[in-house]
Amino acid sequence: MIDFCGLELAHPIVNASGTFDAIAARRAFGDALLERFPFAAFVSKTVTLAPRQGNPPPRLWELGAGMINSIGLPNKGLEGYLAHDLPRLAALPVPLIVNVMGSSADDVATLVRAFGERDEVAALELNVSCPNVKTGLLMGADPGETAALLDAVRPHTAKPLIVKLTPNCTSPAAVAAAAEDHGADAVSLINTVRGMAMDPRRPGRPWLGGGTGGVSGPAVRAVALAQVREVRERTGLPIVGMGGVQSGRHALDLMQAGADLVAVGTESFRDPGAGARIAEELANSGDSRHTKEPARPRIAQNR
Ligand code: RRO
Repeated sequence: MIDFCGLELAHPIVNASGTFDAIAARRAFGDALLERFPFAAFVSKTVTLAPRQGNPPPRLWELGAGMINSIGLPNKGLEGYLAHDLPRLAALPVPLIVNVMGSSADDVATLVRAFGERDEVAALELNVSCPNVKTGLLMGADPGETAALLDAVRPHTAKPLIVKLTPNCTSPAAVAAAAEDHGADAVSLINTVRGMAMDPRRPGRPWLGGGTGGVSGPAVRAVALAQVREVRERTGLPIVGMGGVQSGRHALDLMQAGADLVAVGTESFRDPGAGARIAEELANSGDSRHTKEPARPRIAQNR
């Protein structure tokens, strides 16, 4: 068993938020999904206070080494989630981490308070890093804004708060340090890297309905590795590392760069069982707890 912020996990592989629909997978695979659930904890798709339709289509563009998404966080909103999704996700055989996002610190505080009161919820992930909304929601690009958000939400729950960092800013490590100083329990990174694709039939026009989107998959693996290393050098917080992981070797690389857990995202689209396979490959590659770089104290001159 692994201890992550007080959660007991069977192995270090979880899903990246929004990349595995456990409710649809249960419908498709039945109880077999529960018997061999691919992840050690389940991270939900982002929930907002009010329901959202998401971005206009097309929402996906396939790349040679991954994809670009412009989903725009469609979801049922807090009330819809509590009524419809939470009971189903609570039936999963692993701890539930709910990912939340808001257009203001007050919205996020309301979400954190609501989920913080629910026994079904083990931890919260604060999504301050979605690349697919136009204004207001990207609080994670600036250390000061991240600090202010944590000041507003931290008093509302004792449950672990994981801050999901964006790679689309000057210094994710500075944002991680601010999150640590203002009460975060962990950070997760990377969210997707902003990118775009041109419409092959309409010269000069973007393909995605949202214009730009977020790049994920093998294309961003090297970015993730570098940023996890940088964040590890600046904070002592536990890290959930992710970005283009397709194998146990890739997971081990992220752990050796400083991640405590590793999330699998885009790979689950072509193999819904990828999480279990990667966990097994990781276990067979040697005891990662002994090969991972130890957390180092923060170095003052780096701040
Ligand atoms: O829904 C999305 O478009 C989305 C989100 Br919330 C996110 O955090 N990252 C991403 O690549 N897409």
